[in-house]
Amino acid sequence: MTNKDVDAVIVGAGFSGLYATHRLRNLQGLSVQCFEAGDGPGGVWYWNRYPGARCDFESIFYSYTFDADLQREWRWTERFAKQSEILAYLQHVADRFDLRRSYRFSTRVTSAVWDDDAQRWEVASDDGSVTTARFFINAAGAFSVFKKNDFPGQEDFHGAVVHTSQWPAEGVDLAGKRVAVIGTGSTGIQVIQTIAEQVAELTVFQRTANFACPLGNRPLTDEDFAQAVADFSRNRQESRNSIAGAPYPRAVRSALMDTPEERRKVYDQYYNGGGFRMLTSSYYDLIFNPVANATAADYIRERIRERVHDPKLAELLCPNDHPYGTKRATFETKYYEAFNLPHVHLVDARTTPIVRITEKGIATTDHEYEFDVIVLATGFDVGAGALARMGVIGRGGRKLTDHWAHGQRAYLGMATHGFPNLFHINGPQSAAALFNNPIAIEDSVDFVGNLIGYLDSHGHTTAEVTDLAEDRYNELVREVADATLFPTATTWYMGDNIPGKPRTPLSLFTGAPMYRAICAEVETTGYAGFSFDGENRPLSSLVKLDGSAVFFLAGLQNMGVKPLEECSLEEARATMESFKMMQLPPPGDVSVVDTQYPIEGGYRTARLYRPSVDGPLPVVVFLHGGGWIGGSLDSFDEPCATLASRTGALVVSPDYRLAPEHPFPAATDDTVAVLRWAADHIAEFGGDPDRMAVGGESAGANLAAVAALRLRDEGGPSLRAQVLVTPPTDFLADTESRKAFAHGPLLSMELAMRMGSQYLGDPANTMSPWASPARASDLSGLPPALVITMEIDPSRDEAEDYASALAAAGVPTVCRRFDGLFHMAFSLSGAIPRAADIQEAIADFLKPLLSTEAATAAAAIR
Ligand code: N01
Repeated sequence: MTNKDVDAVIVGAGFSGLYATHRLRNLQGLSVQCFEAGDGPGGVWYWNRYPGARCDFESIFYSYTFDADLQREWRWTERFAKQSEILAYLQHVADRFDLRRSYRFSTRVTSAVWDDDAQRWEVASDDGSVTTARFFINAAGAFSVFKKNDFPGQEDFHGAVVHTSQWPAEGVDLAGKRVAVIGTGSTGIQVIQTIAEQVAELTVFQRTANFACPLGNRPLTDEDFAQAVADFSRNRQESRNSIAGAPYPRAVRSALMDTPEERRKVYDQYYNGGGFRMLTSSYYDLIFNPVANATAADYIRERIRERVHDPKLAELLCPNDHPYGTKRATFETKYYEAFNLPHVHLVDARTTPIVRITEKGIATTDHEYEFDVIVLATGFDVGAGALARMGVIGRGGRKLTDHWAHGQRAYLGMATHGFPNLFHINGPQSAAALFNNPIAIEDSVDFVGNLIGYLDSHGHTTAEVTDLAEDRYNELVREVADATLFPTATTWYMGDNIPGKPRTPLSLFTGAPMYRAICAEVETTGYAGFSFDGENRPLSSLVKLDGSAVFFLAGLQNMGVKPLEECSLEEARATMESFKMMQLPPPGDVSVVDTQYPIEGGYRTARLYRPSVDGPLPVVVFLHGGGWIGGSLDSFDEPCATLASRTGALVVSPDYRLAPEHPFPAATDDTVAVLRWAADHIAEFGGDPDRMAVGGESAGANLAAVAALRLRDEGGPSLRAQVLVTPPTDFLADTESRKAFAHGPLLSMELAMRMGSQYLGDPANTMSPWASPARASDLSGLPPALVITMEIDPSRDEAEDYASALAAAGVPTVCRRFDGLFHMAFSLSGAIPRAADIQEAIADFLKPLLSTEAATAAAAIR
């Protein structure tokens, strides 16, 4: 073999490698050399030829979308294609796009070393050649290294031991044999249900029972196919906007919103409907709320009990040690019915673990079983195990195995620090575990292709993720995992199906849309987090954001919630109200009463939150957020109750008038009115009018700041403090944060401007200090202020500038910035655990200022 120099080496000829070859060679004109250990294309579908192997996403979705003709001309025969058909499809793709000529099949890469002087990868292969390349593309797939046999004694066995992913192309004759299957994951279930009728005796060794739901396979009719072709563009788009990368109905309700009867109907529909819909389309909270999850788990167990005749056996097949969906969802066709056959047996390999393979078969802790064939369906060393074995050495001689000693990590699942110009296609920590793979692969390849195009067009030689970006992304992946139930199971998702492998989430568990949004943001910000020829690009907003916030935003995308910018007034108000579902239950030690306060020409409601402590109590008048156009007493019920509980103050939440029906200055007039009412009447409710503070969030914080100014200038009452959580303070501010976070998350400048103009009416009002308190000519004499800002928020800088201006005017001011949080975090306590830290900061600030001692001292000074 001669040595060669190319633009890119690509390893793998599965979905990833084939599309990477097409994209880089055919579409971008790069020279490529591709390697594949198998003797033809197919990747995971080449190796996994075990009986019953088939995909569990519908084939019309589990296929490439980059070429509409390809989609039209390949006629899938079944709803869920079997392995041989998918293999034939990939062979067809290789031929149709003339990809084979770029491959050396039956060839393994034996080492890949980065040459810093030449700025090239030097790739050796077992055919004795060396290929040098600017780029090294890891398209080896996540499932190319099978889990090695855990059990000693294999060499003693008189029969055959075969791992499902090493199934011989010529097959294994199982007819009339005594067969053992170890493992009941996706693979084991497919094998068991397929061979049960063919073999003489089948013994299944089950360590963990799985939640398997019906696959719903059937032949694909001509009508089905014609429909799929007609819907191609829509499916393609919807797949990418859907949680699992397939256009399944969106889950928009909590399982806890429905009665048991309603839930049963929903589960019936999706259990019987086939594929991933049971997990992705029934209820949105199955994957993070244990109570919601238990309703699905109970339902599936009930169905197992109905299907398996022997109650003891049924119980053993019922999973009970992990929440549904936390191990990768599995699908079956008459799997449970197989256990009703007299020659199919189940061994509980948890209570009686396998000790060894013996000459005759398998010995567990209490019995020796005799077999002719042992099938290992024990899974994979999932992730970039194949790459790690290739002897990859990066910049400065750093081994990839050392870099990953504490867990495999890759920025966006695509780049690893210290390994320039090496890109993984859906590597560790991509979203591929929950993202229909062909689509995820196309996206990943397109990202890498675009990055290479950018690098070339900007005259750069190397692209490498920065240390900071890789670290932060790794943290983000962990934080998102912690917002879910995934870490509660032992699974390849968490890397711990392999003994000794560091436990680390191998996937970003947001669903496809958020992962795609993160990648898109990185791309549109000039590859944030990458370093080009040593010049570092800063992190992008979504990567900096707290994982809980990313998970919350991902949930909105998965549900298909319309961005607020695209909403009508009524829709925007409804969306803001719906966020109440994301709040913790209000604390139990606070009693609530509604009363009325007078405004010009009428009355409005004020809701009073009284903690169960002896009074008279200090008073905090707290104004809800909602951009002056939305929000309500209800939407701030929990934040106000928590504030009362934490501060020991009587919290007054006024229902002020909203724009555009009641434009400026109605809301600020109402704020002043409720404060005056409180000064006169709060004693009747157990409050102390001499210990009063004002506060608010977002638009409410703007109103609170304005009220502090107006009370100072309009004769009181006097306030002990003001608490401004993310206040917009100047409608005309021109700040860095407004530019950096112009597109949100959640609050974008477009939305802020629209809500602001609905509130202000006449643009001249922007200059009024009653609208823009930062424009007041004098800020002295105002009550002590706590200004709370969020790092990822367009209003951050104007709020912090206001805090500086207050301090400069002699107002005792504390300014607290919460890193990694976004504008509305305070009122999303159920989704953002750090909302509690904001409450704590407010309580720490207010308690001393509202104490009776402080009031006595203040009175003495007066
Ligand atoms: O592997 P797994 P898989 N003693 O790790 C058991 C994809 N896939 O090959 O759970 C006894 O899920 C292990 O038990 P436990 C899909 O992404 C897709 O089935 O660790 N048992 C478990 O039951 C899937 O998730 C399709 O307690 C032992 C099983 O072996 C991924 O591939 C089809 C054991 C391994 O389950 C992997 O699935 C097939 C031991 N020492 C696969 N060691 C499609 O349909 C392991 N086990 C597209």
